[in-house]
Amino acid sequence: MNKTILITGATSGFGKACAELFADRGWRLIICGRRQKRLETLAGQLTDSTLYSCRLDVRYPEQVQEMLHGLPEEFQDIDVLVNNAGLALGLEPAHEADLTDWETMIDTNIKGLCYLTRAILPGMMERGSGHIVNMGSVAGSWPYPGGNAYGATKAFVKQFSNNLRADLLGTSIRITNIEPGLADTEFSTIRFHGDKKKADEVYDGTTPLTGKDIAEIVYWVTTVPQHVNINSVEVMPVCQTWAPFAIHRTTGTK
Ligand code: NDP
Ligand code: 8X3
Repeated sequence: MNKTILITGATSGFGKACAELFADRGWRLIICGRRQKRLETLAGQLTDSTLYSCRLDVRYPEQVQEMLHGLPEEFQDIDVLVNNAGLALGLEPAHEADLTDWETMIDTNIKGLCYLTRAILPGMMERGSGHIVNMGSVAGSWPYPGGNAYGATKAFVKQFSNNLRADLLGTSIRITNIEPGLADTEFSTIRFHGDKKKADEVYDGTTPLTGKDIAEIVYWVTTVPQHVNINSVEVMPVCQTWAPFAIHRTTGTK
């Protein structure tokens, strides 16, 4: 029997790579995103798979309900939910950051992920099985200048994932938080509000993670034996590690 996977943010980056990989491995797909044209292009590319695409802005709980109620019967039993839709906006220090950017990140990365989880989890409970894969980030554990609200949204995703596991003790439902580091997708172009040159500089001289790298990890965590729960996967490209603590020194004191 083919399993069904719902991927949010399937129009680009990790989500698109997941759609391609799971389609290739014979899964039934539900792909979501706001950009209708992109969804159509991806659906056109994956014609060999059983696929349902749905325009969805995860910030609106009523759209999430509409999407669920509109699912054709064969797509209704969702085995895997990949809560991938998300974004960073801006890299300014907190006192200069745009408050609407903070709101958009909170609405998408936190509230959107909650809406999807709360909508789909009851069906998994009824069927007694399922797996929710959340897209966290290294930014949820490791602070960096300008990471302020973005990193905090991913810290929420990390702790929410752990708390879901606590709630689901005694069920067969699995929860995983994927925590990628530097990855070359449209992420930085979005972060810098469309400034492609600035975005390209982020990856200059590096070999970053790719969407496919992350899709392979999502596939792995969802296909380990049913009694195994991969709680979290923190993954960086080899070219990335941590910095030492930053220390501000005043000069000429001694
Ligand atoms: P991309 O910008 O390439 O993809 C982001 C996806 O999220 C798009 O498909 C976009 O679709 C979707 N999205 C954004 N806002 C909404 C919304 N309101 N409703 C529905 N879909 C939305 O970036 P990535 O693939 O890199 O990002 C995917 C996830 O991975 C994000 O959660 C990000 O925070 C996380 N991440 C990224 C890292 C990186 O360095 N690239 C590292 C660690 C984590 P559309 O615009 O069509 O709605
Ligand atoms: C994306 C990784 O380091 O740009 O979540 O925040 S980082």
